[in-house]
Amino acid sequence: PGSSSNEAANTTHNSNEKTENFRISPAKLGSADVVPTLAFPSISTADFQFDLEKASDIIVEKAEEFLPKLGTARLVLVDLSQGSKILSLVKAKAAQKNIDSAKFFTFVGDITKLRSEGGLHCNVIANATNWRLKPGGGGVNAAIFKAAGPDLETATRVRANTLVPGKAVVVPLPSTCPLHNAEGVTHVIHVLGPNMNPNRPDNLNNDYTKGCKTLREAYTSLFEGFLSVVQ
Ligand code: AR6
Repeated sequence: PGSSSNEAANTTHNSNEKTENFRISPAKLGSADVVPTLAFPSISTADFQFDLEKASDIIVEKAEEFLPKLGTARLVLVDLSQGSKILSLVKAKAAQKNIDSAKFFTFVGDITKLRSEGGLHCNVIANATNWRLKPGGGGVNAAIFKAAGPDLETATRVRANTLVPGKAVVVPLPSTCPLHNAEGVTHVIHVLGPNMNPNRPDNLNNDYTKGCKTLREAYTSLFEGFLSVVQ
């Protein structure tokens, strides 16, 4: 683990980002001067209890499919801890497929503090949300709604009131939003993944045929949403 490429990615991208931050005036952060980057959590694999092996295959497959459409833009899978199983699986599988690690990499950090604490500027972040698109509920959804403050709920309501599994909705953040002005995040993309947790709505009862199909759709919607922001 000590020699993981995640650490290498960390170092490389940290220094790049610092250069960018030094060069670019704060007013421009979040604009086109920054390499467009989507930071996303692993959809469905914590509270929604989706199988990690299957999820990691789908993440790598979808990243590989979208990278050619993204130009210079980057995709970054984020999780909170260095010991994250999903990050290790994805990193290993992406390396096996020779995916360009400058354009798709894993990163350890809190998705709401990537620039301030990790030195990685991501202008778009994804949220693993619930069907009501409501704050709270724990996990990354609670963290993102908390960091963004009430602006995110208001901006979300303009776009949608609910979401079905497999779909995503792109929400532009006003410049008054703390996530925008402190972290340079201009858009949040809410994604609803398939649920395998019997205590949550729309439980698929371990039906991984449906589950994998819905998770693929979720990443397709997410990456298409990101494409619509960067194009
Ligand atoms: N920064 C980066 N990654 C995080 C963070 C964070 N602050 N917090 C969690 N993760 P989960 P799901 C990682 O449970 O399985 C909510 O209650 C986490 O380690 O947030 O899709 C919603 O309201 C994991 O790898 O999402 C829904 O009801 C990944 O984010 C439900 O949970 C996703 O974990 C969605 O469940």
